[in-house]
Amino acid sequence: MDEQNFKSGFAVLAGLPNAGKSTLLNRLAGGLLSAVTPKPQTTRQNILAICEGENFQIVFVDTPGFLKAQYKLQQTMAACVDRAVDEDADVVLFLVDATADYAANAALVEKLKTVYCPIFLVINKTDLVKDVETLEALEARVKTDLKIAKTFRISASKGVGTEKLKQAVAEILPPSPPYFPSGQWTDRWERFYAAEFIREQIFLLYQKEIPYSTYVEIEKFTENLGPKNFVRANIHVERESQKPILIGKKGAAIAELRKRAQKRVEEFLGRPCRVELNVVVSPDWRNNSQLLEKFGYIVRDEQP
Ligand SMILES: Nc1nc2c(ncn2[C@@H]2O[C@H](COP(=O)(O)OP(=O)(O)OP(=O)(O)O)[C@@H](O)[C@H]2O)c(=O)[nH]1
Ligand SMILES: [Mg+2]
Repeated sequence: MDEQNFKSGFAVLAGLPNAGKSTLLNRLAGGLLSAVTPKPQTTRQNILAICEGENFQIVFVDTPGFLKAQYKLQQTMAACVDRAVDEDADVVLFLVDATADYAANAALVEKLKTVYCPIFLVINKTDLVKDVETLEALEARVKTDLKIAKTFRISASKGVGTEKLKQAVAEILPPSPPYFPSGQWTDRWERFYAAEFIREQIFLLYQKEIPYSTYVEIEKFTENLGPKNFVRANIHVERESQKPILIGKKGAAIAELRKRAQKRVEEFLGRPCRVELNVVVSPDWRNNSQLLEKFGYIVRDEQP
């Protein structure tokens, strides 16, 4: 390692729910680190992906989609974005979905006006936009709102333009020794990811308010005991009436969920793993500070 010329720092992905932040994080990190679903508000906490090059280490930070909080869980999600953008970022990657209404970014733009680090505009989902004029107009519009250091047109899901973006991020980082030991790819334990990917499968399988009402708690995570690993997870729901929906007729829905979750967890761990699921009612947990803290969300109660 050439210590004199080494660059390292935090690149924070910020954008509206569904902009493609987690897809981009996975693409840049070259692995499946963050849950991706077609539903908004999939990501609930900041997730790091550490990306190494010969002379750089980039810490990409995936954040929850920026939104106006309506309940305490969403307050903790909004606070994650604030923390990442205000305290951590050496560069912010402002992700804008080329197919969505840009005006919906107004509150996030106000937030980004207050950051001191450079902002890269990353226009995503360009695979869905055929005419260049639309992209040019979008870029011009964003530039009337914010000082943009560089603009990239990408498709996170197809991997178009993402390598160029990574190189540009590496170049703009400050000279610094690496933040994490070489070879480390995230700051979380495997059990966190097991919970995330079970929750991802809930988002993919269930509709309406069910995905948003669930929290996945890993009750037991054992490795190397016998031929298979073992994960037992409690799925917390908010109301008694949600329990039968999650379980389904004669347990069909939860059996399907278990099957898919196990496949996903095994895919992530790269080894066989038995997954067991249990449904628990934790009344109104999304608005309960104590439960949110117990579940690992960082709660900052409003001052009276
Ligand atoms: N066509 C297309 N779809 C994309 C692209 N990037 C992401 N998507 C899709 O957009 C949806 C949302 O992607 P996510 O990565 O979960 O979005 P997010 O910004 O992390 O969303 P939240 O976690 O809710 O804030 C998924 O269905 C992705 O497959 C892209 O470049 N092109
Ligand atoms: Mg996400």
